[in-house]
Amino acid sequence: MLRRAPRVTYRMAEPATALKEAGTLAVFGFGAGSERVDDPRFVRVGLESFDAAAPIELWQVDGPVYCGAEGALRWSSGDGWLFTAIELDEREHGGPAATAKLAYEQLHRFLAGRRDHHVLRMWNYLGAINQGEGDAERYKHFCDGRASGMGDFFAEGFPAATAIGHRGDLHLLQIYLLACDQPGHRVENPRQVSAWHYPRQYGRTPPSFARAMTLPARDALAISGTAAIVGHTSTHQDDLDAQLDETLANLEALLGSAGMVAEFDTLSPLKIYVRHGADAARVRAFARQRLPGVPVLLLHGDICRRELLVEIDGWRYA
Ligand code: 3EB
Repeated sequence: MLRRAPRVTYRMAEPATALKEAGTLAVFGFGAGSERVDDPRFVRVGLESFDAAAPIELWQVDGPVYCGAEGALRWSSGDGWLFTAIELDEREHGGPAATAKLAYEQLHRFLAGRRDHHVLRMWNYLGAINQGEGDAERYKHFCDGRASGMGDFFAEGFPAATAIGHRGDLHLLQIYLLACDQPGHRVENPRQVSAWHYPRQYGRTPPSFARAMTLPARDALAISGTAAIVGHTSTHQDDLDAQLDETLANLEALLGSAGMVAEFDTLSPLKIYVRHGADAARVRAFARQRLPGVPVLLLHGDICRRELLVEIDGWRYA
């Protein structure tokens, strides 16, 4: 039996209430206004929502869920699915590269001993992602550490991923993932060079992610952070509307390449990461017009290339 995809939803609710529901694998709060909840399944993401009252995000599976913690790492599992999160303070580990390396080593070590080790989707949030020039930029250090920490764990192919700069505690690295006891199917975007083939100008260590991942039962597509990149080049510098159009064209191409109808719907939640708070209203207007009825969470975050103003990721259910 192929595993049914977890249901990912946004909801106006208390985390504690959602955590009590049967099948809750993970719950996410957003920003400083979110409460802190002492449960291995809860993550307080360091990104502010542009909504006055931020919703929570829920991941839910069929059947009972077990959870635990091992040092800085916590996990939950149910119905063949695995959620794992790790949060580290860079001050304790010596900067963004060493911290990313340690985080990926710990994740790698934890997963290697489990049946549900097929990592399908990862999220990475670090502070001040664009600080530093050229090769010294913090994102480049993160990419170095991530690659050395993962070692050959993704030798058969990278998971889908997001890497965004948060504006919270500068030193906080937050990583979480969804894995399964069955493999997914990687999807690339015909309009874009695969990230691991990016040329040297974007950094010593190319980013290690797939553009999207079809879940085992082919009932959902996990979509990586997607921006206005064509080939390997950032397009439409300083033009928010054109970047949004190009990003949507990339998302539609990705859906096509996954064999899905190139359209989002009311069951397919997206996140839009917006660099400048002043752009949020325009981005929301774009979402209302071009993604009608789609659950959209607008978050304040920095895209890993400084010329990019906006990035979109999320889910498409079949
Ligand atoms: C891009 O397409 C934009 O480093 O994990 C998107 C998704 C991006 C994931 C990552 C980076 C990452 O290259 C940046």
